[in-house]
Amino acid sequence: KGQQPRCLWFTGLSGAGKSTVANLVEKQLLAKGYHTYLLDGDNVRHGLNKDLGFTDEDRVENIRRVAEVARLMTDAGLIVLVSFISPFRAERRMARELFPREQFVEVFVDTPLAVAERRDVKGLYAKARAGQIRNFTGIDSPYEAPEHPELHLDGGSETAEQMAARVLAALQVS
Ligand code: GGZ
Repeated sequence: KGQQPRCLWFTGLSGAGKSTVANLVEKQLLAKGYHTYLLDGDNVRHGLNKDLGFTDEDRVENIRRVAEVARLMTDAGLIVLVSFISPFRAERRMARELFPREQFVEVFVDTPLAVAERRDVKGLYAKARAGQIRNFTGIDSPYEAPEHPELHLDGGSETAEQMAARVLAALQVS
């Protein structure tokens, strides 16, 4: 299938729904015959980036490496889905600049902190509030919201399925 390589860059808080949406999008792309790869904390932070934690410095390096890997993968023709908090504007800009303009799609999964914290699927917000986890995004580490994302999803009111449908529509894949 003659596919256009893409980097779909999902950004948002912990528990915003980035990986849920990215997984749904990937499943639908695969069903249509596209070649994809999903980069997320599960397959990157345990391997390539296992030397990195959650200080500002380590997050910057985490995102730098992920962006470079994503670029290698688009060079190989893949549609790459990247799902990291990626809290800093400067690093997201750096990632964007690695790709031809039409290939990079920044997807802001905009779930308010209060909503992510109320869901607290992994119990991490409770631990961060209790001081058991330091440098937690949204609690004692900043999240800089995108100003001009290609796609702005409202994780507080849209379902994951609705958000995935919007991503697919934006990709204009058939
Ligand atoms: C934020 C943390 C932290 C701290 C562990 N701050 O909900 P999750 O569990 O699955 O997603 C979060 C993930 C964030 O890693 P990223 O590589 O995406 O972050 S960044 O882009 O900022 O480098 C959370 C878990 O790791 N986690 N400690 N202190 N999230």
